Amino acid sequence: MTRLLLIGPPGAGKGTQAVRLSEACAVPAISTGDIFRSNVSEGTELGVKAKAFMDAGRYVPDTLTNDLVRSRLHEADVAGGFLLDGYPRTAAQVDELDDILAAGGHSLDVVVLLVADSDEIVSRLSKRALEQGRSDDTEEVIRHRLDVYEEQTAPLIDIYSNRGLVVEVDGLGSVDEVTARITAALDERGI
Ligand code: B4P
Repeated sequence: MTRLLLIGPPGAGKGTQAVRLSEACAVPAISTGDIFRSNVSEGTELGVKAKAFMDAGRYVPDTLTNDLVRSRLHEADVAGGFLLDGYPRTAAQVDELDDILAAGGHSLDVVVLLVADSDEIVSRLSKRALEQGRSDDTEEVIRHRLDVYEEQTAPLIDIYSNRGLVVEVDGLGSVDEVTARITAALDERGI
């Protein structure tokens, strides 16, 4: 039973590694970014609200994001653990997750911090823009997303470090190399 978070700047490879780790740890991966994007493409009320924030490189408001995660974490398939990709991203989201877990008598096992420098991030996301045409992958929006990450999400690393939960992993190199680093780090912690 593993409860794991993947945290890191946009384009560090959270979504890419989440798919692999979810399989390796046999827990469902929950990506708030993916859930927002599928709501946008289905044109749901949540999708319409989220799109404006995402296109501007801003975070979707905490109330919408927290409601979404709260209901997802009450579904049956996460009873044996989960991997959260891209949540929490703000201090208010950390508080929400703490409340949800405490109510179920649970706690987190590990927070994997994926790191990559901003030049690599801009290069990866610009490439993704050409391949997938994501509306939040223009250089201007990417730079803004990096600023938002530094301002709102980077401070969470201290919160989780103080709880002894953070494992920092270099996100540079091939996808396989990064996966191998993460699995080795989890092995070391007996996860
Ligand atoms: P996310 O969907 O979480 O996406 P991301 O930060 O862009 O990227 P990620 O780190 O997952 O990178 P990926 O593996 O795709 O967020 C998108 C938006 O949703 C946010 O800006 C926000 O508006 C909203 N949102 C989501 N969660 C929220 C929350 N909790 N609160 C409020 N708002 C929220 O990799 C990026 C690219 O690099 C890919 O093209 C990939 O193929 C490539 N890549 C990956 N690993 C590589 C490697 N090792 N080498 C080379 N390329 C690599």
